[in-house]
Amino acid sequence: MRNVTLLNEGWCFVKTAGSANEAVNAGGTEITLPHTWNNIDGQDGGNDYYRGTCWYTRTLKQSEIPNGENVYLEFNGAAMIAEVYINGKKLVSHEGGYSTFRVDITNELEDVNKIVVSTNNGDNDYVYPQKADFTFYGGLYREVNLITVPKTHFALNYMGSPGIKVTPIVSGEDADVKVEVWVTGNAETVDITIDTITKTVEVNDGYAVEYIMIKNVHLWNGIYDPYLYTATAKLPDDEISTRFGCRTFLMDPEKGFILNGKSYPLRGVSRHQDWRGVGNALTKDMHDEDIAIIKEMGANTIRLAHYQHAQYFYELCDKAGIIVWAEIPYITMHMKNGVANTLSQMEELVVQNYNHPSIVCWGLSNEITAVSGASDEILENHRKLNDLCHKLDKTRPTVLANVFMLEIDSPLLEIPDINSYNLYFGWYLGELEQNDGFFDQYHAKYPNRVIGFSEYGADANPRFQALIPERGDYSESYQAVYHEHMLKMIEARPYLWATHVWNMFDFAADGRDEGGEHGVNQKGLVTMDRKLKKDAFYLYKAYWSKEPFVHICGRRYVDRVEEMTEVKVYSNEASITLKVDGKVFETKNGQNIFKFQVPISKNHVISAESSCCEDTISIRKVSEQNKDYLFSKDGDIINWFDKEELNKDYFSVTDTLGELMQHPEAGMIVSGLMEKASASRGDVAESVKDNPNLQRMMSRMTLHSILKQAGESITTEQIKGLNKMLQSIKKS
Ligand code: GCB
Repeated sequence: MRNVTLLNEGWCFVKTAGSANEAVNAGGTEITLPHTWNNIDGQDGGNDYYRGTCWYTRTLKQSEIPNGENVYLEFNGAAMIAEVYINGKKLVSHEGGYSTFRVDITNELEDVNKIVVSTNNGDNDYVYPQKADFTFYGGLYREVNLITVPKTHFALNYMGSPGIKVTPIVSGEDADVKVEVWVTGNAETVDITIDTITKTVEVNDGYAVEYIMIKNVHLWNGIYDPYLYTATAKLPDDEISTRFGCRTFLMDPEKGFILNGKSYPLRGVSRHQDWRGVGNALTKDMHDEDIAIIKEMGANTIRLAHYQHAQYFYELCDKAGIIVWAEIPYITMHMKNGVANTLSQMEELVVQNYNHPSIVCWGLSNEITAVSGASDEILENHRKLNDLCHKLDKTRPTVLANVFMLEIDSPLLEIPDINSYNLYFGWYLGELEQNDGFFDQYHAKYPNRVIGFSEYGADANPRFQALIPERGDYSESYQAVYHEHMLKMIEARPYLWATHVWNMFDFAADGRDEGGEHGVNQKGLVTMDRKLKKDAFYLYKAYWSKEPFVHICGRRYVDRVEEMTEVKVYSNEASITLKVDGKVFETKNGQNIFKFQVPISKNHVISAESSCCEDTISIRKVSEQNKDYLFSKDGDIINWFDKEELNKDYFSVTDTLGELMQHPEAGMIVSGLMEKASASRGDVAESVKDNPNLQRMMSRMTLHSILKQAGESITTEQIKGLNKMLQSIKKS
């Protein structure tokens, strides 16, 4: 019989060695898998984490190996390129840090064996990802299994596949379930079972297929009823099984996502897999906690970005009824030597995850035109990926996550079955309403194309709090206001087949250094240690979850200078009563967002109550602004011009770029500064320069908001100086 033993204990980690032999002789540090060497240096900023080759060694005694004629090692995540040696002989090289692969070690075994694995997360030009906004952790960061099987067994040698493929086709009340299995060795028949039905099926050339009809099928119905069946295949001495679910779905250009014949708007989040201090080497408990937090918020879909996630997590999604977008790390920058790697990572993703009912689409790439535009090479690579997905899976569409500056009439959008866009208007650039306008325009021009919203978000450091929240201030307050707008805009556009907040959790991007933190993308609704839920988390919970709750925003905004302060409450209850210092202040009826204007003069205890729940915060009136709440280094008030008298007959930084550029003198001043601003924005800015779409968008933005994106390369003092110059030019 098959035996699967966890091989996480007893490894040694060697950071530097020139060869497998050297690694063995080096001894190293004893560790238990999962393990990464970048859990600290990959999260502290500076873009200087160790990227190179490290080694793992382990002794495997014959006595540890359960009986069996064939012996495999199974690696569930070895980043990014792995080489496996047994007793000094190299057996396998695997390229791709996120998928499962197996090594047949049967013929190499001695009484005492030395396993050596090198993992390399260094720079190269052919294995994805190489350029992206997250840390590329190195290591044996998912579990390793030792699998023993009899001579005739279900195949373990094809692309990490489980050896069983289940395709349920629902029609009417029933489901016709196609079960395929692959066998290594000599078998005449295999028994295939679903529920109480067992069929004995002939094996031809190592392959068997059978259809089993489930009458009155119990559907897998998303978060309402994620019912799972089990399919089992048996040989005389081997057995495998897989969970699967029966459902129908489609993406409609007008009605959005339809599950089992009913409208089922997909509203949810993206997830990166890393945790603070742990990197990507997660335990099952951590995966459990992630799904619990996502469920608490009421999301019904997750984009598992930007690579293949742990099998265990896809299983959690199956069980929770959460719809998944799965993808490979073909991201940001196309590499001409990377075509084969996109195809192999895609083939692994599809064959390893085919049976998960939660997965509804295969993501071909993410923002792949960001650096070079939609080149012919990119189109060609996408056609290959698209064809491969269709060949491997006839049941799921392919999808792209497009960068905002890709023109909507680009031929790239015609390759996948459906599309989505990543838009950051209201964060990196532009105004919130430009998100609305973008989709309105798209939908008007292409009413027969399916479109979704694959990323949107705003960074928030919970230390930063704002009286007047503003784009770019990194405050928890602005993130909440941003998402309030986005939720309304999404609700008004039911045709969006899926929407995914970027991101559920803060995640490490060692190249980032901003918003008061090093090495972190702070667009999460929850911090990287999973300990702090930002206000915006509760906003989504108010809209999406049925579990009654009350949350007062601004609990970290304790010191308040204003005499009349706004107390904002997020809740899914219909009526909220606010109490100030124990006395009823006001009751409001409404939906999701409740705002109270409260006069303050000293320390106050504020509580909000609904029919079932209560939340309390403490605030205090102060005379001077608490500078710790401000992102801006010099403690400058970000919207300084609000306080200045601006002569409206003359130009100022509050005019739009379009208005300024039309005036010869003002235009000259501005274009000089703009060059400086764009120089600091790197590759993306380069490729945007000649993009008419972007130029149109920028001409509608105020100069001040454009300049703020230049970050620290332009100081408040310089902006003030520029404003002074503009104030001397009369509008004609
Ligand atoms: C994007 C990328 C994602 C980044 C995100 C951001 O468009 O797809 O990987 O992390 O923007 O926060 O800038």
